[in-house]
Order: sequence, then C-alpha cells, then structure tokens
Amino acid sequence: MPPRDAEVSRQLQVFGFAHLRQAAADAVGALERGFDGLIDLPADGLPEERVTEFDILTELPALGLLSRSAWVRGICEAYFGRRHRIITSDANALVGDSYWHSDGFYNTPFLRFVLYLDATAHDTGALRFLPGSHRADNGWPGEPTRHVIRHRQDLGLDGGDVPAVVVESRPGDVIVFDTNVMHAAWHGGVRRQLAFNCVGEPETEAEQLDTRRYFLNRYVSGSVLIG
Ligand SMILES: O=C(O)CCC(=O)C(=O)O
Repeated sequence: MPPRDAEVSRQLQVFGFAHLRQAAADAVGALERGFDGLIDLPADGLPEERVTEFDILTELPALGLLSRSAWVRGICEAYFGRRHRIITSDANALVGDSYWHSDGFYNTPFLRFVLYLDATAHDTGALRFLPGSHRADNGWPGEPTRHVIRHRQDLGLDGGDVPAVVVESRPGDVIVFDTNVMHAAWHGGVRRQLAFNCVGEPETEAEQLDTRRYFLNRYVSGSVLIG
C-alpha cells in the first residue's frame, strides 16, 4: 500500500523523518542492476573509501520513475504545501561512520528520500536520527546541536551512544527526512545507497537563494557530510 501523504507529512513535521517500509519493494531488482552499472565496486564488494555519483535519475530510470511517483509527489506536496522540484540525486557506496550532522540548517525545508540496497542494522551503519532536531522552534540550531557534534568532549558519549532513533532498513524500504534533522550512521558496514532531494517550488527570493546554496553544498560537501 503506498504511504499516506498526510500522515507521513505529519511525521516529518513532528520527528523530521519517516520510515516507509517496502514503499519501493517492486523496484529493488531494477535499482540494484542500475546501481551496479553506475558504481563499480571491487570484486570483494568492499571499497576502501566512499564513492559517489551525482545526477543519476536519467542513468537510473527505476529511480527516476520512483522520484516521479504519485506517492512521492503526494508526500512532497503535503509537506511543502505546494508543487515540488527535485534538486539533486546521488548513488553512494558508503563505508564507515557518518558523524552527527544536519545537511546544513536552512529556513527553507528540504526533503531527502533515501534507499539502502543493503540491509542496515544498529551495528552495521543504519541511519539514525534525533527526533525533532530539524525544528528551529525546538531550539536545536545552537547549543544542543553543538553539544551533539562535540558528543565526546561535551557529553562523554561515543557517537553511537547518543540517544537516538535507529532506523534499521531492508532493501525496498524508503527513509525520508527533512535535511535539517540531526542524523548519523555508526558502526558502518558497506551500504549501497540511492537518494534524491526535493524542495517546494521556491517562491520568495530567500527560498531561491537557499535552494541555490543547498544545490551547491551537495556537490561541495559530497553526498553525505562526514565530520
Ligand atoms: O548512511 C550514511 O552513512 C548516512 C547517510 C547520510 O547522512 C545522508 O544520506 O544524508
């Protein structure tokens, strides 16, 4: 059953992320074949470092189709309250940890839809979130965010011990999040990831500027910021 737009949008408003179990189950085979055609992994499947390819929706038609699906449109329109636009897309072979971060902190909301082609669990790099940390009205941009980033010095915690919601996923699941939300992946095994990022059609000058900055930042910082 496709995810329900209004409920997912409300989860995004409250928590900053939503786990859409098996929303892309029908596309897994085509996505895997497409990924293999885009990113060459070594024979043992273990790259030494992360590999990213940008702008993949044309080269990976199964992801293109998904990004234009009625349910993705429904979630975006419910969340943004208007028509949306896809800004960037990327395929990643991820290894190791992704430290606590948000993908910048913008007044304009952006959504990232993520699919892992490998099962991810608590101890193998599952994406994890600090619920509600995308909301400026919760006071997150500032002190709490700084403390989480400096978790060892300020809180005496390893990154993986910061209290968080770990979203374990299996191929076919989609995780969508507001990219202001604090997120990380610890104890990282190799994980093949596909993703695309969306924004509500920018209307004001500030939104246009944020969208341009966001677009550029994706390329400058890589698909997933470390550190
Ligand atoms: O799986 C990971 O390493 C984290 C991915 C991430 O931070 C992202 O996709 O924005």
